[in-house]
Amino acid sequence: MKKFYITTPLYYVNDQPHIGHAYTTILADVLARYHRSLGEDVYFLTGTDEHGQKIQHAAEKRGVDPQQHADEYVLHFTSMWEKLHIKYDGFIRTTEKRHTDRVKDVLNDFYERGEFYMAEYEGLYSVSEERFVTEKEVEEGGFREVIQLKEKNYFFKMSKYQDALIRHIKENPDFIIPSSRQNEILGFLKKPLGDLCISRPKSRLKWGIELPFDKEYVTYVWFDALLNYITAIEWKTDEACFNKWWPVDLQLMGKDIITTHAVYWTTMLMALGLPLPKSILAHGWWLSGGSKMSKSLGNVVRPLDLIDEYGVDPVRYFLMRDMVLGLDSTFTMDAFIRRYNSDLANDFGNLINRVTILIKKNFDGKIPEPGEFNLTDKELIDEAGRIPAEIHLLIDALKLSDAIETTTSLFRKLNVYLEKKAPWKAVKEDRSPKSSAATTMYVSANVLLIGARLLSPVMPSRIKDILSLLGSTSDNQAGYDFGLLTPGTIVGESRSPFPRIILDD
Ligand code: ME8
Repeated sequence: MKKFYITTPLYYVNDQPHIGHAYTTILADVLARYHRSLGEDVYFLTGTDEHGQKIQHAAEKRGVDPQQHADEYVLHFTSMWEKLHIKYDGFIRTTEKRHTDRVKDVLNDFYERGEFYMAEYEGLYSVSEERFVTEKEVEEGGFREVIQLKEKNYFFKMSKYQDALIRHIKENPDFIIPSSRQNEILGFLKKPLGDLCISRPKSRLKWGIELPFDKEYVTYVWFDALLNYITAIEWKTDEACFNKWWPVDLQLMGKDIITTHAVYWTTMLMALGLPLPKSILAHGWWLSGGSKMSKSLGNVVRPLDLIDEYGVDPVRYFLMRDMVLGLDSTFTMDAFIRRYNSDLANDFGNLINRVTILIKKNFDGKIPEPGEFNLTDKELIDEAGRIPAEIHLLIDALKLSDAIETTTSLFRKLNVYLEKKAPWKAVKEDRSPKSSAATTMYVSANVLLIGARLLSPVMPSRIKDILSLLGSTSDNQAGYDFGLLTPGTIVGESRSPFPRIILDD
């Protein structure tokens, strides 16, 4: 059986999740559901990043101990994922023993094998990014709270892997997606790569994994957190499990943390002698009011407000449909409502109502027996037959927005077909089996079923209701063949799955 291991970043528990975090996690969930629907063995991992300065500060601000803070804040994430219908297979917290023990093993191993050295470093340090930055980076902007710092620390000999990393990126075009990010990383690697400072003196930061070989220091939060992708799948503790899942198939993240993954993480794996991830995908940012939606900027949209008002699935749909792979996207309520009304209420929702009501009223609520297909019927049937393969290719290429648009275009074609065949008129003449109206309703219900199934990973809960409304039972759950709804299948009564949102000016 083919396996598919997919990860999200581990989110900092310094604040509650917003639409940006929800986006990456929903994307992973949609892809995981999609791969499961193909019969693959899927492991979907997410979790929380609980050490480091950000968490220490957040805990200090609340006047609680960092562990207590993390224990409370992790619940905001797990409950949010539950509300968003995220079906993960693994959740890892970096304060768990199964993680910290393995991080200490790596630290000891690197120390003994001479991958680390100690040196005094003086330079500019970004408090918000928790790393030393160059003058050029500061000039280019984007860093807050930059201070001059002189400190003795441990360094990982990252620079010695520079050539191997460049070679790997060039030889594996799917390693960093999209290609714009690959070019960005190759550009970054044109300059000599420095070594990575992996420790923080306890005098400055207490909240982290203590270095097993020097009690005066804790581990740099990124060196700790990145290792979750292997500690969660039992690296060193269950060989069969680890070998089953590693190397990871797809690591998702926003473009803000592509360097830490493509450079730090990758060189750490090289030093560990482990195979590299097959693909790492960096998506764009959700913007709000013209800038990146971010906890520290305070311009965030909270998913809960939207879920409470419009339901989970429309939120999932909007986020997946409106962000084009690799590009930024602006979140506005106006865009959300426009998208909802046009795609879900008009195209999809009306279609469901039309088809089920016509069948209910004219064919005793059962899929009628079709007669001969004419050219118009055949055109639509052919189109519906082609679309699943087209969508599979788009999803494999991670073009989720295009895949969704292709499904919506099938619904639009079905609406055009209905207008052309006007079954509401035809039934007045003849509503017997094999009549023109019967054929139209048979074709429509079956095409609708194919489109709905294709949207199931995106809107699992409402699609489940819609499938049962169409009389789709467990025996015909799988597959996208035309004609799975056989004559006689009982169709339910639609209760407008996507009522139109009326805006009061
Ligand atoms: O960086 N638009 O955690 P984090 C889109 N702990 N995605 C966004 C977003 C936005 N405006 N804001 C956040 C960390 N994200 C580290 C990761 S991994 C071992 C450690 C998403 O809580 C996006 O996936 O700051 C981004 O990369 C991630 O949240 C950053 O989450």
